[in-house]
Amino acid sequence: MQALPEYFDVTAEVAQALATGAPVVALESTIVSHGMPYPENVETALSVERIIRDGGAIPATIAVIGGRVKVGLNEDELERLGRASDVLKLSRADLPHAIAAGRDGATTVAATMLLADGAGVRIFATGGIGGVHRGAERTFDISADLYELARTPVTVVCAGAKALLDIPATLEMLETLGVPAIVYRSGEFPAFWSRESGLPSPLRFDSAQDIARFVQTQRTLGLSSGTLVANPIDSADEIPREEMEPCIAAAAAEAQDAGIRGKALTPWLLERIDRLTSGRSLTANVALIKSNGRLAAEIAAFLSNTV
Ligand code: PSU
Ligand code: MN
Repeated sequence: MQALPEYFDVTAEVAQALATGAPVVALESTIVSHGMPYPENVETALSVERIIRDGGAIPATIAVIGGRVKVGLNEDELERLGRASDVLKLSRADLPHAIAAGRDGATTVAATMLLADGAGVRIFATGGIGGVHRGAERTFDISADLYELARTPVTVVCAGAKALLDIPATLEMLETLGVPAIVYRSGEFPAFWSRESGLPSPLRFDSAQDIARFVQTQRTLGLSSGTLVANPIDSADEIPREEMEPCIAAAAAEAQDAGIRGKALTPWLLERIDRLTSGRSLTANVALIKSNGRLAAEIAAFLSNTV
């Protein structure tokens, strides 16, 4: 591997795993700082790390702390990101500023993919990806996550796209950008809190090994795009689509009236939906990210056997 820039801090544990080809799973930090309230955010981050370890892989949570790119965070650093209110939300475009100005920043799916790839981590677990927002034909609000998936060879394990997005348009964009969208053990693309979206799975695989084989083949073909793996939330944890829809519609309408735009929109909607569902959406969010950590560790283990 090429030497990393001076401002990268890869923990000894992650560095050793990468050097020996042991499985590593990257985790994002925007879900900690902007996606969930304290203390559930830090508790969830720690338990996902534990689940990844139990699955035989090393977790590498990624963030920028004091201008340094951290690949692997300790508990104090997670706590710092989880409590502070002045943590920047970093996508691809924001990284140079956070590093140059010595700031704290949490990485979105896009920035986490970029930095994971830089450090040599190929698998990444999160909750949901950003996508095409409802009304994007007017606002042009399409997450940089989709463009990152098009150009960075990291496999992102998520629970689909949040139903607050325009899911059909998000799937169309993924297809246009050449990003494979695999659904694990379901014929339907999942909608984050719900198992169903009404849209068929572009690709379906029923084992982590088959997903690892796909990713390995994509690599040997020389394709430099990422892969999206959508792991539907367990039935026991889901909130059915019909129940979520009125909350999503209400939150989206309020956001529009309040003029919430840009980076602030996704965190604002998540918080509002959490309140409108009396915390049920947060409980589902915690359950699905744990399940994604488990599947990502399994895929990483198969992949590390192939290299
Ligand atoms: N899914 C969640 N919580 C989150 C996010 C996704 O359950 O906080 C974050 C991810 O970091 C994702 C980002 O990359 O929202 C997308 O933001 P935007 O729509 O502004 O690109
Ligand atoms: Mn946006």
